[in-house]
Amino acid sequence: MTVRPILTAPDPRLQAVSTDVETVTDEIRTLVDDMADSMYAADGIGLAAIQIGVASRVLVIDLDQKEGKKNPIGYINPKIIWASEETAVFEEGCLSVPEIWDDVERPARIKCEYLDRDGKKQTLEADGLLATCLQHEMDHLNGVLFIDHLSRLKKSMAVRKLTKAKKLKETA
Ligand code: K2U
Ligand code: ZN
Repeated sequence: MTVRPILTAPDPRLQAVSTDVETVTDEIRTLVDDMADSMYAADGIGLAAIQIGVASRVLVIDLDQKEGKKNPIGYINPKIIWASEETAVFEEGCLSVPEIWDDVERPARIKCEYLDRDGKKQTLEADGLLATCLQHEMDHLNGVLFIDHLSRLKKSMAVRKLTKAKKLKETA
C-alpha cells in the first residue's frame, strides 16, 4: 500500500508525453497498485501515471467502488482504435486540477486496445462514464489536461485560479 503525491497544475511535468511500456514487469504491476492506492486516497475514479510523476503510458480506473469493494483496472499502453461521430458532454474534474469542474464534449463511444496487468492484449468497447474517463486519462498520457479543451477565456481563468492556489499553498 503506497500512496504517492499527486501533481497539481500548473506543473510542467503534467505536459510531458508519456512513453510506452516495453514489458509488463512486476515493477509495472507495483506502479499500477501504487496508482490505485493514490487514486483511492484522493477519492478519484481514475488516475494516469504522470499524475504521480511517472511518464509511462499507464492508467488505472475503478468505476465500481461501492461499500469499500475495490476493483481497480490497469490499462497499459492504451490506444483508441475507434471513436463514434456521436459525442457526449460530461462535467469533468481532475485530481491534478483541484476545485475546477466544467463540461467537456468527447466521442460518446470508443474502442480501446491495451495490455492488462499480465501483459495480455485486451480490447474494450466503452460508453458513458467509462468512455469519458478513459479519454480523460489518455489525454494525460499526451500531456493534455481537461482545461485544455475549454474556451481560451475559461482556460485562462482556470490557470489563474490554480496558480493563485498553488502560491498560497507554497507560502502557507
Ligand atoms: O485524472 C483524474 O483525476 C481522473 C478523474 C476521473 C474522471 C475525470 C473526468 C471524467 C471522468 C472521470 C478523477 O479521478 S475523478 C474526478 C475527481 C476530481 C477531483 C476530485 C475528486 C474526483
Ligand atoms: Zn485528470
